[in-house]
Amino acid sequence: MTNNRYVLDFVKKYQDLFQPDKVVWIDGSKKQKRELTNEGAATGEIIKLNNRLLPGCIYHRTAVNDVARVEDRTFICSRKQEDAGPTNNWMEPQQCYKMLDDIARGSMKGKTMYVIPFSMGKIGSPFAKYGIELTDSIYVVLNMLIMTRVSPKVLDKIGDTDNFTKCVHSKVTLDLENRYICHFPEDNTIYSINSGYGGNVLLGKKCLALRIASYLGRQEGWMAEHMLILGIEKPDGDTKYICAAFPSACGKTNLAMLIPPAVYREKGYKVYTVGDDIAWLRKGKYGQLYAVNPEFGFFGVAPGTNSKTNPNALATTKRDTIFTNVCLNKANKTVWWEGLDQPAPTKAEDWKGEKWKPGMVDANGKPIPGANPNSRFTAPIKNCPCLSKEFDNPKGVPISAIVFGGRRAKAAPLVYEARDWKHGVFVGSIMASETTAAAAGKVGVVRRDPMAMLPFCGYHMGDYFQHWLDMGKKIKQKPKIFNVNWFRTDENGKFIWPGFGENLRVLDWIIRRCEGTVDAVESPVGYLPKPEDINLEGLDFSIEQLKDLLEIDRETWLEEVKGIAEFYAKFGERLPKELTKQLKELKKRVRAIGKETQNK
Ligand code: OXD
Ligand code: MN
Repeated sequence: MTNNRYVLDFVKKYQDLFQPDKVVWIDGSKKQKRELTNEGAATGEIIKLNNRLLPGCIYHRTAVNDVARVEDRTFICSRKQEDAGPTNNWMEPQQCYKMLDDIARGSMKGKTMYVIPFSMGKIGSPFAKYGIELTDSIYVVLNMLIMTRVSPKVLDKIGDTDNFTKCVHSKVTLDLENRYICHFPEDNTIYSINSGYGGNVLLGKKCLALRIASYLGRQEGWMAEHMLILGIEKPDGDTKYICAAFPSACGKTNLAMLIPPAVYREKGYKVYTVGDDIAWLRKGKYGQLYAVNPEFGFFGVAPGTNSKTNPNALATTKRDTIFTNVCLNKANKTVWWEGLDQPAPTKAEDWKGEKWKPGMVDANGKPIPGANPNSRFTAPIKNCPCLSKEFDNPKGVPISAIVFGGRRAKAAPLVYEARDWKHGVFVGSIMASETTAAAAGKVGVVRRDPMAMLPFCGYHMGDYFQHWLDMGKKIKQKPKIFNVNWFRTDENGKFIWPGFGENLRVLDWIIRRCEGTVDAVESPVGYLPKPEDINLEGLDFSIEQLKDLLEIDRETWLEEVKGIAEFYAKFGERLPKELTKQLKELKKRVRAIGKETQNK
């Protein structure tokens, strides 16, 4: 497919090392996809689902010990350890390559090695980055065909250069003790072994589009962020685009596919999805910030997705979708998961492949789930009923607002606006989320997750904060920066704000702030809405409740300031002075709460 010697040398090197029986180049054609699906079905790697009810859909199980990203086995192998920073695992690159080569040597004997040329971003767009993934997994090939743009045109674009990310994956034996997801940012290389789970092996996603891309973005003057992108069309026909970063389990996919409340729909508001997980941001021609979603599909969590929480996501999964580790309905070859608003199947196999019935409990009386809590759907983005028509625009969409958020029971108000870009970088850097009762361990433990990038930043996070500050100097028409919290609880631990589609009421305020058509009030943390400026029309929610959601509590925030200072201490000299200054100012303002009447 190519004469590029860098590409051919790369393929040959790993062909010699892994010793597959065959090498197959993936061309993105329907015919090849069909043949691979048939082959995967014949070997049992995948199961074809009911073609009438779920046309083109397939089912796959990963190994029982291989169902999630493995952060403790994920490494950033920069030449100098300090360049990976205190929040990443590090290994010396040459030592790491040797270790991986030794583990994976000969691992593809008797197998086929697939070569996948893929693009993150529209092929030919100024945002696009090209990669070539080598893998021994048909499941990986079929996922990459959905999540990325796979085409021989990628090879044309690479031309005779070495400007592509080398992505190496081998399942080896799926041995947990020898599972490694390693990134070599200075070599533009990713090397993943002993896993078959999406986040560890679909190397275009977290590995390339976040870890490697964040590193490239810093070198080249752009940003790779863990953000959804959505467009809000107002009744006057104007569409405003927002990027939002939330840690895992805070409802990014739900917000990206939000359905406006009835009162908004009646007025003509519409919400369009551009992306649900990753945004690449660049300065546009006129000094605005533009964003693209570099992906071509959704790799979403299935449990909890239903016709109320996210009807658009559900509709997206009705054809040409791969379901991984969900419950298999044996009676009609369809799928089910906890939280789906359809009765659980009575003749089923759980995600481990064992016979399963609703109501089954383990030896300790704990319910046995049919679907793994991290079970996934891989669905083509084009299936999404609310996909933005600008999704494929090679220039991206202009961003009016950047929104950060987390799951906080008390500290953060429903919404606040940063004073300016620098303060906004501070607001992003102090992002945190509290663990929920659903996860093992203590409830309410605060995990700091700056810009939701803690597991995804491919270099020192202190330098990453500086890059954000530097970008602010370059962008003339800076988006405004906000923080939201849908998760404040009352004295009984119940969520106060209804969330889901109603979150549009908060986004509406954000947009009006961007347009300069609504006021705000000063507070120690940033600008707050006047309670009467959040539109509660058609919602059973009182202005008093809203006031509670906007309260800034002195003691809680003094604790917060302490927590931030401890977190910042990790970064040492590489923490930008600007952020230390911002923290000092926050502390001063929080201390003054109750002493000055204007600080409400
Ligand atoms: C994801 C994640 O899978 O953030 O998107 O873990
Ligand atoms: Mn994510």
